[in-house]
Amino acid sequence: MHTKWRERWAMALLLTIGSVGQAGAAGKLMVVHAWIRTAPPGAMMLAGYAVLRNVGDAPVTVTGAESADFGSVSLHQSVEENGVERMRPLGKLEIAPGASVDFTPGGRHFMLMQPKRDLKPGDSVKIHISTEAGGGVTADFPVRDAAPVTH
Ligand SMILES: [Cu+2]
Repeated sequence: MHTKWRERWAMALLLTIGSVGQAGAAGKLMVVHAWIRTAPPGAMMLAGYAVLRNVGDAPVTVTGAESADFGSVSLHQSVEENGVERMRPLGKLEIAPGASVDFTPGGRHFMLMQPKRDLKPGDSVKIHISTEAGGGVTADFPVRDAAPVTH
């Protein structure tokens, strides 16, 4: 019910404003502190982290991500069950105006599958994050051995 309403609302915005994500009551996604953890050569799976911040004045719903450097990118959440760390798909992620959502080791992450080139520290990967209203945002994710210092 909620999702349907949101779809209609997004469509109405598209029709009236013409360009959602640019101006008016629109969500605006900002990606900060992005990075990808260095993986051993030949690794088929890497993890990316960032903080997604909604700097707009309407909710933003993140629906997925993609990158030309990977076969697939998905949004995951790590959960600990009986001492074992598991991952599950995050699904749609709504971010309220002014709110931030952290993707950090042990929590949410971008699951990066099937790298199409060798990635070493200092390399950078572009990841496009899609939003329900369309558009989305592309951010640079530098490859690093450890999280960037964020203060
Ligand atoms: Cu994962």
